[in-house]
Amino acid sequence: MAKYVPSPSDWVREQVELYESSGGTKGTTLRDTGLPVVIVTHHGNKTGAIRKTPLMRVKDGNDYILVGSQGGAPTDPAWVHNLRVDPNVEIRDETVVQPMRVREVKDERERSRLWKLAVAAFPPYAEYQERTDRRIPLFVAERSGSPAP
Ligand code: F42
Repeated sequence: MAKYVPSPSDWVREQVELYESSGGTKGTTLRDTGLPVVIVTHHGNKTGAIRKTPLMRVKDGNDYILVGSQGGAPTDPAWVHNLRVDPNVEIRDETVVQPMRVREVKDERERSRLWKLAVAAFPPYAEYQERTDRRIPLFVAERSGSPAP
């Protein structure tokens, strides 16, 4: 069975621990902003390890939009590579945990619509995109019947 390997980043690992150990009742927002966060559980594409990544909650109806901003860093976060290889994830939104399947958004019109939703949910994304030359990747997570990772 795959082993859970926590994030090497202290603040991220601590948020995941508090969020999960409280059953989704504590640690559910981004530090001072008060804006909601979800926990995405996925698999490392090289190690096979279980990874847990907090991301801002951006919703489009029942779907979630996952934004690979990493604060406007020059490279995509590692979790983006993982989702490209294995799209089966589990998303915890406070107390609700659902198996979901992700797909990367390629269509420009769709991306433009979803990017607006992302910036409305978390305005700093706009500044993060300006800070980097890469196109920040977006994924849509839709409900799936497949088992959680
Ligand atoms: N990051 C975002 O990109 N978008 C957000 O909206 C966002 C919100 C957010 C809210 C709260 C919070 O606590 C953190 C938030 N973050 C957000 C940060 C996010 O949780 C990630 O920490 C960040 O995006 C960096 O992701 P990362 O996957 O690069 O994480 C690093 C720190 C990490 O865990 N690196 C591992 C390591 O050991 O160095 C590798 C992890 C990994 O998945 N390895 C793969 C494997 O096989 O196991 C190989 C990956 C590859 O490159 O092929």
